[in-house]
Order: sequence, then C-alpha cells, then structure tokens
Amino acid sequence: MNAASPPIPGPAELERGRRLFAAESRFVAAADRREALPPERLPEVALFGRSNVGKSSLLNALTGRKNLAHVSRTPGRTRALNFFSIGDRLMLVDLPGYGFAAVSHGEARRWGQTVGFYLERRTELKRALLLVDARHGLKDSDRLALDLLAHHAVSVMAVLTKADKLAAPERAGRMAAMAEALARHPSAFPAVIAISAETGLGIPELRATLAALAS
Ligand SMILES: Nc1nc2c(ncn2[C@@H]2O[C@H](COP(=O)(O)OP(=O)(O)OP(=O)(O)O)[C@@H](O)[C@H]2O)c(=O)[nH]1
Ligand SMILES: [Mg+2]
Repeated sequence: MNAASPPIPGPAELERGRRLFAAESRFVAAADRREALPPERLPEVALFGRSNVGKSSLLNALTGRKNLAHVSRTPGRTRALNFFSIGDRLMLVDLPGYGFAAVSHGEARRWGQTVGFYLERRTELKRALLLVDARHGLKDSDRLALDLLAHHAVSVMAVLTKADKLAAPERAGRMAAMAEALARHPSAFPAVIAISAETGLGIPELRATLAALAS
C-alpha cells in the first residue's frame, strides 16, 4: 500500500456497503433553484467534477442500475442537481459538470449559482466526492471547485474515474500524483480511490466508504 491508498475496508465494511446499495435506490427530485430543493431528511454526498468525467455513470455503477442517472457522450447532459435516495439512508446528489469549453460563459455562471445555492445552507451535506479523469489529473476548474468546497467547509474525497483506461502501474502513478496535489488543499482527504464504472473496479470499496456516512 502506498501513501495515496485509502485504508482498505475489511469484510464487515464491504458488506455494509453492499447491503446499503442493494436496497432500493430511487430518484427523488431535480432542483435548479433553491425552492426546488428536497427537504433535508438524510445525510448527503454530492458528486462534483468536470463535464463528462463520469458522475452519472458512477451513480449508476454504485446502485447497479443502468439508467438511474442520465449518461451521455455529450458533456453538459446533467443540468440540475439530481437527488437520489439510497435505501432511504443516504442521499446522493448528481451535480451538473463544470469546465467544459463548449459551455458558454452564461452557463458557467449558472453553474456557480446552481451549486452555490445548494452549498449555502445544506447542513446534511457530509462529503463531496471530487471526480477527476484518471488520464487527465487535476485541472484548474477542479482547483476552483476545491476552493469553493473549502469555503463552504465541505470535506472532499477524490475519486479517479475511467481507471479502466489506464494500466495498473500508470494508475498507481496517477493516484500518487493526485494525493500530492491534494495535500495542498486542507479540506481534501489525502486518500484517493480509483474506480471504473465499466469494470466495477473500486466500486465495492467506495460503497463501503459511503456506508460509513449513511444514517
Ligand atoms: N471507459 C469508461 N468510460 C466511462 C466511465 N464512466 C463514464 N464513462 C463514459 O464517459 C461519458 C460521460 O459519462 P457521464 O456519466 O454522463 O459523465 P458526467 O460527469 O455525468 O457528465 P455531465 O453530466 O455532462 O457533467 C459517457 O460516454 C460514459 O459512458 C468509465 O468508468 N470508463
Ligand atoms: Mg451527468
């Protein structure tokens, strides 16, 4: 195990994660303004990341449902905050992506507003997952997201996505580089997890991590 690896969950933790995500997951609400936010009944974890990084795909992989969240080759598919209840014990929030060049200035501002109203007073938000493409590493737009999350005192766990696109040694190198980059951000955990929505790599471990935050 290198310094970048998260603590490896034991069998009991993996089983808790499996059980949580084996329960029924359901779409609760889509919100593009404050008034549309669902009531805060459950601990929440929000998925941050650039457009196309694989946020909606990760949600589907975690829940084992192909089309719970909308996946698209075209970046910018997810435009509102989408709330999903996991077994009535945890709320996962699929956010619109940021940082895609084809998104106009106006849309970038709208992203800031949409996510800003969510971050302002969401006391149940326990953690942000910051999804970063394993091939590309941390970009300036991710650093802005990290700053925004630090400003709102939200703790962050980094998730490297599309790990199936890298060979194992290269993947380990990316994880170490990512951990080093995160060391400069006090609100981020130093541990990094690599996942693939295609092969299922890292999914049981991430389920176990999320189960520790569920009610
Ligand atoms: N090879 C591979 N492709 C993936 C993986 N996860 C997602 N993709 C692909 O990446 C593209 C974007 O996936 P989405 O899940 O829609 O990405 P998103 O972050 O939700 O995008 P926005 O909603 O636009 O912000 C799709 O073509 C997916 O099939 C993965 O683990 N491996
Ligand atoms: Mg999406």
